[in-house]
Amino acid sequence: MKSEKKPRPAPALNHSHWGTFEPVMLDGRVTEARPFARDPDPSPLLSSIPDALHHASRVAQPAVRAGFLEHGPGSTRDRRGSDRYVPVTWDRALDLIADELKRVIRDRGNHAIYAGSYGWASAGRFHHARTQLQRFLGGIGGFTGARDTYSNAAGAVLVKNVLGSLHAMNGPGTSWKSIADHADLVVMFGGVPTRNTQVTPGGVGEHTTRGWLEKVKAAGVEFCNISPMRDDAASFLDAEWIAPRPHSDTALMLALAHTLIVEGLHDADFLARYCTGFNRFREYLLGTGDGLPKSAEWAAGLSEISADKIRGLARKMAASRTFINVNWSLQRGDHGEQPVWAAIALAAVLGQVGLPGGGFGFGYGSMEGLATMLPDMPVPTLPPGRNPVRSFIPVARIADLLLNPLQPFQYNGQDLVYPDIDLVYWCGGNPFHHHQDLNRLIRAWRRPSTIVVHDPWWTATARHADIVLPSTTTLERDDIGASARDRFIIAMKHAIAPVGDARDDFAIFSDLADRFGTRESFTEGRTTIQWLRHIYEAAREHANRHVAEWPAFDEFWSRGYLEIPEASTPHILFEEFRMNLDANPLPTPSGRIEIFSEKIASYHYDDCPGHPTWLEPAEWLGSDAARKFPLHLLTTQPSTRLHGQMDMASVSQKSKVAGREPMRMNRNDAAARGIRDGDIVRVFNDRGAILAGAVLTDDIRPGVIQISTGAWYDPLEPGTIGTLDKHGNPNVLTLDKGTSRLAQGPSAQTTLVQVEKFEGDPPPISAFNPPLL
Ligand SMILES: Nc1nc2c(c(=O)[nH]1)N[C@H]1C(S)=C(S)[C@@H](COP(=O)(O)OP(=O)(O)OC[C@H]3O[C@@H](n4cnc5c(=O)[nH]c(N)nc54)[C@H](O)[C@@H]3O)O[C@H]1N2
Ligand SMILES: Nc1nc2c(c(=O)[nH]1)N[C@H]1C(S)=C(S)[C@@H](COP(=O)(O)OP(=O)(O)OC[C@H]3O[C@@H](n4cnc5c(=O)[nH]c(N)nc54)[C@H](O)[C@@H]3O)O[C@H]1N2
Ligand SMILES: [Mo]
Repeated sequence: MKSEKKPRPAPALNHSHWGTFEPVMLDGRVTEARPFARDPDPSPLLSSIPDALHHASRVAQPAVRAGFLEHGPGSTRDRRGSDRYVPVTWDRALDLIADELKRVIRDRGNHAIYAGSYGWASAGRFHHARTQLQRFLGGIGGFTGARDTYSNAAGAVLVKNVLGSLHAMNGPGTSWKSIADHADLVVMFGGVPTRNTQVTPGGVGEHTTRGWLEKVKAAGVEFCNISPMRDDAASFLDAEWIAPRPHSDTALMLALAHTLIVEGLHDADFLARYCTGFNRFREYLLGTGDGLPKSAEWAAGLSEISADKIRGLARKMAASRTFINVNWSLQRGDHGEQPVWAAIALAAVLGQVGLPGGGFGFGYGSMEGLATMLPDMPVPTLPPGRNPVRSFIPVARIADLLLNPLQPFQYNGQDLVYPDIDLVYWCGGNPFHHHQDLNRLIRAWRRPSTIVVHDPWWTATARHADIVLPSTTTLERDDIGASARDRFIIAMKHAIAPVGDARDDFAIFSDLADRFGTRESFTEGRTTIQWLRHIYEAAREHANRHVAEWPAFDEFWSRGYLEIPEASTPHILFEEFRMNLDANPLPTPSGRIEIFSEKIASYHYDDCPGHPTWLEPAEWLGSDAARKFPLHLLTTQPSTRLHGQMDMASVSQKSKVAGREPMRMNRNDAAARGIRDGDIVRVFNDRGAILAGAVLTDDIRPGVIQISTGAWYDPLEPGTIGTLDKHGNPNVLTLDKGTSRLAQGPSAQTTLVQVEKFEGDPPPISAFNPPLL
């Protein structure tokens, strides 16, 4: 008799910002993270998951800094970073935190708690660490929060003003399909590095960017990569490489627009109908007011790209259906609003905005899912709750906040004051990874009386906290995985019991809420699985039945995932606006694209005037500082991990050079310094010094070096301001300055350094050893 075919059990899936996977188990441990069968281009980062999960750097139990435990809150703050930790019970740790929260609320008020808690934490919509923290604190009177992101604050605030919404910055943008079908030329400022499209916040079920690039190439589209790094464009694109000085892009874009205008190649009808303020911008380009035409010759002096090349590119763009992409990296620099605004203005001058395959987009090489055939679908989310406290900071002003209590600052037209913070609570982020000028951050970090951190690992931030609580990872809990940039919804099932004494953030805050009598309002009476059902069903209610029929929760949970079909038509940014301006104005004051913004001009910010403007950055190869520090340091996203996450694991570890984070440098720059491939080097400026491992290449422009973010900060003398970082965290070197008074975004890419060969015995790496208990 023929044996009956048994239905294969649905795989128990899990999800990460870099991909869906199936954990493979052996003896109670995860030994492999097998890529999701539906993912056409899974990320190699999956193979780091088992290592990281079981690594010795996991926080095993609640721990309190010895000085804090012995002498109380506010004491021995300069021992943060060098102190021992004392393991304590969960009850003891939670009592200490509750007592401190109560003291600060009573004596100072809730605004004295900073819980902006920026960070990517993990995929999974329910155990979203920051939301859990903020729901809990909202329920006990609130906290000072944070606005915007490190990713694209300057661009986001700018486009909200001049395009009326975030849509153009965060997607969905004009889809790759529209570009493949209609474009002749893609001009990429910062390329489209597929290392970055490994990830998107909330997670990726399906990696599509490489596949789309192949399709666009196969359709005969030409690519131009305007970037200090050749390999920002995949080699199969055969892109023309134009390598300007970092931060000179605004000048280049202005000169492209200038060329189009003086040669009569601009689209006067589009500019008159769909834009406001073109004449003011035109006068600036022609130099009517300042006597300085923003010509190709002018930009050649700033960018070191020849005037002929700039003019040639302008003509080619005008003769083609041209799509302009600008990666987010360009706006993470001093005056980062400008390349974004200049690109919008340049695209408007070309007049192809709203047409298939034309116009502009942002971040196509910054993350997965910005230009895919994304269907209209809701995403299950944990409601954030209400924060009764109104004070906030632009997220990247954390060190300013702690160093300058009660001092005024400006943001997007508002005059604000930094509150006086006494307690910092971080859950799901790593400021000692993400913030600039870490020596300055260490100084700022000594100000509050108490710092509480939840993290699964002993990150540098955990090691600079007073109370550290071990959180679980996604493999130790059930959750729902989903992202606004992906069409898969994943039933995330725990694979192992919590490592050590780790607990879910939800469980931790539930028990803390007990100490305030708010458990009921915090949990709303639901257990984890009841919450998963609740947020899934809430999204399902909003699902468009014409797009997909969502099964009920139980069926979704047993099937393992839900796939929503691709959109049937490609998206074209501002298509409706272009087709019918009167019916579909932009939500800007003028209803149009604001090449000049009366609103921004009315703020009288000299660091962000009323139209796209060339403003010299605080540091770049054209500045005086370059005599002392002649190399522009770009701190790009790591191909080998997500930010600081999984730096201890296989993929990242294999990439290290002599145990240090790789530093890529042009061969000629290296030869001039007697540096060879594999040497340990010292990278330094007036803000600090780090060790790194030299990797020599021709793929990077002379005068520029690249160090990825994310090597765990590893100070030679822990807790000491200005000490050498042995491992290569580039944020020791970066500039901590708001992009402008408009957005106050981070200026991480605005950094000059010098590099020399490191002589002497290299100190051992100790970042991944748990601190002394
Ligand atoms: N120089 C320079 N600096 C930069 C950038 C740059 O380009 N140059 N880029 C910036 C950008 S764009 C960003 S987005 C930031 C990223 O900065 P972060 O998002 O702060 O970096 P991550 O390492 O992802 O930090 C997340 C932390 O959450 C922890 N975590 C994971 N899951 C959980 C959980 O369930 N609960 C809790 N409590 N914790 C959890 C992880 O272990 C990790 O330590 O960095 C910024 N910094
Ligand atoms: N594997 C991996 N992928 C990631 C992340 C990660 O940690 N790991 N992090 C994610 C996050 S949070 C974010 S916000 C995005 C960020 O995405 P991006 O901001 O786009 O990333 P970067 O790697 O900083 O920069 C992309 C490229 O821009 C170029 N570039 C830098 N400065 C300039 C400039 O002045 N002019 C020009 N023309 N080009 C320049 C650099 O050569 C660089 O390779 O990446 C995401 N993707
Ligand atoms: Mo980011």
